[in-house]
Amino acid sequence: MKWFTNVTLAAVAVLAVGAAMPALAQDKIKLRMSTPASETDFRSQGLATIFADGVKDFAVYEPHYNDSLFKQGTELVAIARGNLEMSITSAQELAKLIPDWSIFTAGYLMRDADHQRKVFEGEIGEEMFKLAEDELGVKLLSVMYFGTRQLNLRGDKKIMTPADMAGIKLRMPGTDAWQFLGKALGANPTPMAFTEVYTGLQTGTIDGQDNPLPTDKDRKFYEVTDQIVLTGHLVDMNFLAFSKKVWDELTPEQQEIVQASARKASAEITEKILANEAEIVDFFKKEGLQVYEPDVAAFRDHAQKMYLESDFSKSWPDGLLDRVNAVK
Ligand code: KDO
Repeated sequence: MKWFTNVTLAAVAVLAVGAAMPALAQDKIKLRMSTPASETDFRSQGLATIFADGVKDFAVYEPHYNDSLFKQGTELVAIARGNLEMSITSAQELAKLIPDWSIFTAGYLMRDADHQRKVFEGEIGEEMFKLAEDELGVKLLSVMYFGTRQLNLRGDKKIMTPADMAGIKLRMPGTDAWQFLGKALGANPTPMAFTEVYTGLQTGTIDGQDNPLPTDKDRKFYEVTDQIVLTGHLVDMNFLAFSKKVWDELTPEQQEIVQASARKASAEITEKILANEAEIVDFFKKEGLQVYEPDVAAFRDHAQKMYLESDFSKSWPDGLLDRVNAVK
């Protein structure tokens, strides 16, 4: 009888310890992040180390790559509806839901990563982030440089001006703002999900695509293209999007940690991408691609004119273009 009692007590003790461990893990907030990016992408890496580590005492960062949880472009709505906690979003995706944001989808607007950071870590960023919070219930925690977008094409037709792009079927991501950017480059834009671009290039469904060079390398687009035209048409950026609902459930200390970890990870990602871009051209040349500069001024003038004459510019908040240009 005594033996049974001891065993029972021991079993209860084991159960209690066993139950305490998962309970602790369960108590942590689960932060699912959905992105079309790969696991080896600089943004994915920076978040999985610096951000995940920063919040680990109270939250579990759970990334889902390659569109495996939500499809590209549906993440913000998923966060707004309470179905997702985080994503790496873009001005183009925000512009789809909040037209004021479309100014930041314009080609040749941002000068460089530093300009981008100063705009979004200053007054303008505060106003734009507030819009996303008020209208979508999405908190934008930080801005990160994603790289400068360049054209990456099949074939050997030399591209010097937008006129040379006539008839080129250029894959652009699937929102109006992205498609317009393709037109502003003189191309014939076509939408396609990021995860389908490699096959599209391989089979010739598309003649080219645009992305920052580190992304071209990460997704091995150089294996199925012949040239890179250094148009530098969009100093691209992303924002770490976070559910406002989850944010409101955090303590002030936790909010501070989430915010600081996002900024730290984004700053590190920006540095890594800048350093990579500075040395990456040789890699593509070694892979046999032609890499050259077109008449960038011709591309810039063509694009800026199209943007200013477009319906997009009608939704840009008054005076914002001048304010963005004035940020030094
Ligand atoms: C793309 O689809 O080309 C793009 O580069 C657009 C970006 O805004 C961003 O969404 C990115 O894809 C994904 O994060 C995949 O890297």
